[in-house]
Amino acid sequence: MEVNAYEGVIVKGIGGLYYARGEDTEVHVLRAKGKFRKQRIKPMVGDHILFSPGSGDEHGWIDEILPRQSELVRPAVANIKYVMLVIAPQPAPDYLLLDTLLVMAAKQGISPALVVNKCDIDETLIDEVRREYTSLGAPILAVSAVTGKGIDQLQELLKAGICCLAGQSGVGKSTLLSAATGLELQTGEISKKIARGKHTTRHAELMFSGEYKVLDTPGFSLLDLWDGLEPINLKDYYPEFADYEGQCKFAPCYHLSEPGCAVLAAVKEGKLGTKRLERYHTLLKKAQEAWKNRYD
Ligand SMILES: Nc1nc2c(ncn2[C@@H]2O[C@H](COP(=O)(O)OP(=O)(O)OP(=O)(O)O)[C@@H](O)[C@H]2O)c(=O)[nH]1
Ligand SMILES: [Mg+2]
Ligand SMILES: [Zn+2]
Repeated sequence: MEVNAYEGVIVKGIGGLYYARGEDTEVHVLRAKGKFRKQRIKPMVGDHILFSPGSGDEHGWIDEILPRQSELVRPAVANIKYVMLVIAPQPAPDYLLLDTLLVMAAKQGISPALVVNKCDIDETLIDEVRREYTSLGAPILAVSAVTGKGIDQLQELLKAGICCLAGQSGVGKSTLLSAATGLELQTGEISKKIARGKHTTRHAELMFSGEYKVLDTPGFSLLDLWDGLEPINLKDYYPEFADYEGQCKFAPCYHLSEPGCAVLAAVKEGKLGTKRLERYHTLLKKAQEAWKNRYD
């Protein structure tokens, strides 16, 4: 380790160059030392690092990557604290996508928060979401980027660490992030005005604003969600099932239609959401399909 190592966070990585924000708040251009390649470690956006700054036009070097709290694979981002899953009355909520994203977050050890945006258009969606998702134990916020409702609560969550927002296109992720952090992000209306191609490549880039460290990525890629996921393990990514684990008659239990299943009983008693369980069964089928075809 260098004697005068700087500490910083990688904010962007392009073509083997890494941009790190040092404690001095300056952005330094760095390369990874060869030892990382030998160890098969690729620096990621969000990584806490020790580095030796370059001088003049010379880039510096990443000396150490500090232990990661979490790792998101695609986009590759380390140390995400919260993923805010945004839904809105418009476009109509895609709950299957929401549940898929929740599985994804749980699988990668990232805490979710549910953010119901555009409460100015419809005040009732939040009730529906609370009904189905309170047993999850995740924060649930009712917000509006237009009226400013709930933005202070969103800001509180954002202060906890690196955050990203995921969800359908048009639910207001960029608008919300702008409202909460003051960053100027590309939103639906602006992108229409400058008529950019829809598929502009976007690298995951960590942005700083005051205390906030946020990513405005297109969200998770769900491409390899099912890779290596044994169907019997899917239930482990449903935090609300945990209370009933070990109480089913059969073990292991898929909570599908087994007699004496404690989860099915809890749903019947109204302690767990019916629709959430139905969607779990849909995802279970997908997982079983993918598992069957895993060597194709
Ligand atoms: N009425 C209302 N409209 C909103 C609100 N938040 C965002 N919008 C509008 O919703 C549209 C989409 O917002 P964006 O922030 O671009 O949505 P996004 O989720 O970032 O979409 P992608 O970047 O395509 O994934 C814009 O026209 C916003 O002005 C809100 O709270 N209320
Ligand atoms: Mg956006
Ligand atoms: Zn069961």
